[in-house]
Formats: sequence, C-alpha cells, structure tokens
Amino acid sequence: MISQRILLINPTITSHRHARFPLAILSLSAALDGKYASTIIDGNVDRNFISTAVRAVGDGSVGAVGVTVMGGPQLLSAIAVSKAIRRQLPTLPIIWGGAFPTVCPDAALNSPYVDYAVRAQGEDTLVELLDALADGRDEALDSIPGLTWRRRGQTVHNKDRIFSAASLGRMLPYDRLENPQQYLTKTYLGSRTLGYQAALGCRFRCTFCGVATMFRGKMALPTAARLEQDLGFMKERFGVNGIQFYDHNFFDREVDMVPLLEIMAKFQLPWWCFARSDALVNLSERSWALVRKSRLRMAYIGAESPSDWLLHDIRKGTSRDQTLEAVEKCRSHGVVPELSFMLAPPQDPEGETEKTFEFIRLIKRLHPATEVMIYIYTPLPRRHDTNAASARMSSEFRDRAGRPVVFPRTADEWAEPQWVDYWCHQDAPWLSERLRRRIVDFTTVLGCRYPTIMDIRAPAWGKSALRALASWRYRFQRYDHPWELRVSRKLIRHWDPRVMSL
Ligand code: B12
Ligand code: SF4
Repeated sequence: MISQRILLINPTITSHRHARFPLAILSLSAALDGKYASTIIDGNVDRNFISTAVRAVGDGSVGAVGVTVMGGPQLLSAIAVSKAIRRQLPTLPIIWGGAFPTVCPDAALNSPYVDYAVRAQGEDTLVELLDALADGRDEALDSIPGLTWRRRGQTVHNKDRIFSAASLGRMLPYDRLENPQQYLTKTYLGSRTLGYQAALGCRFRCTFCGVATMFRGKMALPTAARLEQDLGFMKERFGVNGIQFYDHNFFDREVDMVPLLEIMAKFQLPWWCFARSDALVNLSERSWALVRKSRLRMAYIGAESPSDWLLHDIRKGTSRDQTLEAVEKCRSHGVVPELSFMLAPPQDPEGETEKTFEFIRLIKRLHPATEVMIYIYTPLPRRHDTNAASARMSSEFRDRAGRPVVFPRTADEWAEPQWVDYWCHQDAPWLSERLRRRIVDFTTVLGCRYPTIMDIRAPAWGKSALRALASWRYRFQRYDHPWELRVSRKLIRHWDPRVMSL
C-alpha cells in the first residue's frame, strides 16, 4: 500500500544564480493536490540535494519519488540521486519523467534505479500511476496511457496519452518552494526576470525536435484572463519586471494571439520568446504594433540552416528567405532576432557548415545586432514507436570512421561525456576533429566580434576590447586557434547563453 507523500525532485542542471522556477515539478505537485501530498526538492538551489533527498526518504513516510530529467547534464544528477535513493530504500518506487524519458523511454527503463518512465505530459499519468501502485496489481498499470514500465523484466510501453490542456486551469504552488523570491533573476530584461510558460505544446512536428516527440503536433493556448491573472500575480507578489517565455513557439495563429498580445501590451514587461520566422513575417502591422507596445525585446528563431533542402528534410516548414525576412521585420520593429543554427548535418557536415558560416556573415552585414546561437545538428534517437515524428534509424548515420552510429541503450551510457555533448548539440559522432575545432573557433571569433547583449556581467570596456581584438580575424576569416580571444574571454568572464540561458 502506498503512503500519501510523494517526493518530487528537480536534479541540478544549472547554477544557483541561474535557477528558475522548476515548472515541471510545480505542475505535478499542483495536479497531485487533493489526492497525494508532495514535497519538492530543487537541486538548482539546494546544492546538497542528494543528501536532502536521502534524508527525506529515510523515515519511511515517502511512498514514491518522481524525478524530472532533461538529457545532458541533468541526466548525471538524476542518475546520482536515483542511485542514492535506491541504496537507501531499495523498494521505494522511482519514477522518471520529462524530456529524457519521453525521447528515450527504453534507455530510462534499462537502468536499475528507474522503475517507471512517464512519457510526455505527466500530470494525469502520475496520478493514475500512484493510484495503481496503491492498488498493487500489474493489471492496473496496463491501462495507464503514457507509461513505460517493466512486466516480469520486460519493458512495456503503454499507448500514448492524449494531449490535455487541463494544467492551464491550475495555478502553480510557488509557495511550496523554499524562498520563491530567489528564482527571480537579474538578466538584460530586468532585475527580477521570471521564467514562465503560458501555452502548452507546439503544433509543428519538426523531426529533430524533442518537443514534437512530446506533443505530436498538439497545442493549447491559455485564455487572456488566465495570462492576465498570472502576470498580475507575478508583478504584485514577486515584483517581476521581465519575462522569459518558455512556450515552445509563442506566436501561434495570429487571431488567437491577439488577445494575449493585448494583455502583454497592458503590462509592458520586457520579454523574450521562441518564435518561428514564418509566423513573424506573416504578422499584420496591427499585431506588430502590439508587439512593440508590449516591449518584446528578443525573439529566438530556429533558423536551423540556410539550405532549403535541409529545412525540408527536417520538416521545419520555413525557408532561408523567410529567415532573412524575419530578421528584417524584427529590425524594423525594434526586436532583436536571436537565430539558432544547426551545423554539420550528417549528410554533408563540412559543406553545410561553411555555407552556414557564410549565411551568418550575410545576416551580420544586414543587421549586426542579430544574436546567433550555434549548435551541432544531432538528430533524435529512434524511439520504440517507429511512427514518432522524430523516428530515425540510427543506421542512417555513420560515424567519422564510416561505422553505423549506435545510440546508447541505457541512461548510464547516455551520461557518458560524448553523449552528454550530443544531447547538448555540442558534438556528433560524424564530426571530424578538424571540423569540430573549426566550429568552436568560428563560434569564439563570432562571439567576441559581436558580444551578446544577454551578457550583463561582462563590463562594457571588456566587450569593446573583445570586439577590437576579434575584428581582424572576423574580417579576414582567420578563425583558426584564436587563443588570445579565449584567454581574454576568460579574464572578462564573458558567458555563454547556450549553457546558462539568459
Ligand atoms: C528552462 C529550460 C532549461 C533550463 C533549466 C532551468 C531550470 N529548470 O532551472 C536550462 C537553461 C538550464 C536548460 C538547459 C538545457 N536544455 Co532546456 N529547456 C528549458 C525549457 C525552456 C523549459 C522547461 C520547463 O520548465 N518546461 C515546463 C514544464 C511544465 O514542462 P516539462 O518540463 O516538459 O514537464 C512536463 C512533462 O515533461 C512531464 N514531466 C517532467 N518531469 C517529470 C517528472 C515526473 C516524475 C513525471 C511523472 C512527469 C514529468 O510532466 C510535466 C508536466 O506535464 C524547455 C522548453 C519547454 N518549454 O519545456 C527546454 C528544453 C526542455 N531544454 C532542452 C534542452 C535540449 C536543453 C539542453 C540539454 C541543451 C540545450 N542546448 O538547450 C540544455 C542543457 C545545457 C547545459 N549545458 O546545461 C530541450 C529538450 C529537447 C529534447 N531533445 O528532449 C527543450 C524542450 C527545449 C527545446 N525546444 O529544444 N533548459
Ligand atoms: S522546432 Fe520549434 S516549431 Fe518545430 S516542433 Fe520544435 S518547438 Fe515546434
């Protein structure tokens, strides 16, 4: 029989300074209300969160542990805390949910310290799982959509759960966090910036994106009243003066967005969001006026590639020309476009990388204030369901020695450094050492020639010095071994928003 208290853990993924509200476990905690009590541990603020978790389960009052897991660095801390809990109390059920188990449910279950993997939205699955554990019969587990589990040692993937907009109706229990004020961070948007998600999902199904695996093309927007209530609460209770929207794709259909933009224009809190170039270029002048009034500072646009064939191959649905047009639209409306690119696709790593460098240089000539984020193209591993939008045969890819790429089969294997880098889009098996170096060097020269406005710690003189030092290299395209820039960057403590966010 399961006891009533559930421990929800957000394993460390970033520094205390960059910690944002742990929205996944807050949302789960809200969904459990009335049925199960929950305790939250956030490894971003509690730097001894593993000992805290072990202590919390030590008195036997916890009935199950839920861990939120993103691939990359968070996987390491999720493994560490799960192993420690397993050692302390071997029979306590450990449930993983979030981006990693959604994309890699088999690998999650191939790990002795994970009992259940919850795929995609977790609120209803978790409640039903806890009910089934209380019930104690395997048959009860069978009927829970979105659950991956083990029946007599065999991994079972229950059918997918249907998308639900129910969580849009619940307020998050911020007061369950120790000192919620500490999650408001100083960024270039404001001294008390909030990480916030308004809508759920994304209606697109780009093949390279974990969001498509999670939501399979479904999306739901909040009502204008809900947004207004949340922003009003955040302003009054926490003194919020800047917002980073985590919505996967903020600008949805214009007609549905206008009421939300009107609310944003009312609050006029500087904000940042993810957006698609096609949505921005098609926005009417009336909506752009609202965008200006609402004080949108920066839009993160997945430009991905200047090659239309690749954009088509990954089902992005946008084009090179739209990227250029979106940059121009943003420029003319006072919004900084932040373009992200995926370099070195396995089909032609060298050629596509050089082409993207040229495209970035073109954009910088047209609008130097454009921010650029450089990643390596790292396709998602194939999932158990071959129909998933993201499904790709790993054998389609060859490593640098020409052998078929074999993706990890366990969480421990995914935690090896080369696969952490893969998840973070920093390296891929088909990248030659020469190309990897060239990408790192180009990124360094570009980042010094055009220091990001998101870096509010580096002093202005430091940024000017970097700009001056890097200018000849950028101008003459001499990217190789920019040792002097690396040293200067360290001295100035210039930061990388790809790792830390804003
Ligand atoms: C905030 C954020 C971060 C923050 C985390 C800060 C913090 N928490 O303090 C930071 C900036 C550190 C971060 C880093 C990374 N991130 Co991030 N991040 C996000 C972001 C914007 C919001 C996460 C969030 O709060 N979502 C809201 C909650 C409610 O949704 P959720 O987490 O999905 O939770 C639901 C379900 O997943 C499930 N669930 C989740 N946990 C659990 C646990 C249990 C027990 C159960 C039952 C269910 C469950 O139920 C929840 C409610 O339905 C998402 C995009 C997004 N909007 O989700 C990307 C996102 C999760 N990140 C992503 C990635 C890839 C990364 C990186 C690994 C790589 C990168 N370059 O971005 C890096 C790591 C970099 C590094 N070197 O450290 C991807 C994951 C995609 C994928 N392939 O799976 C996303 C989806 C962005 C994207 N579109 O690519 N990230
Ligand atoms: S890349 Fe963007 S638009 Fe495409 S599925 Fe992912 S979140 Fe949606």
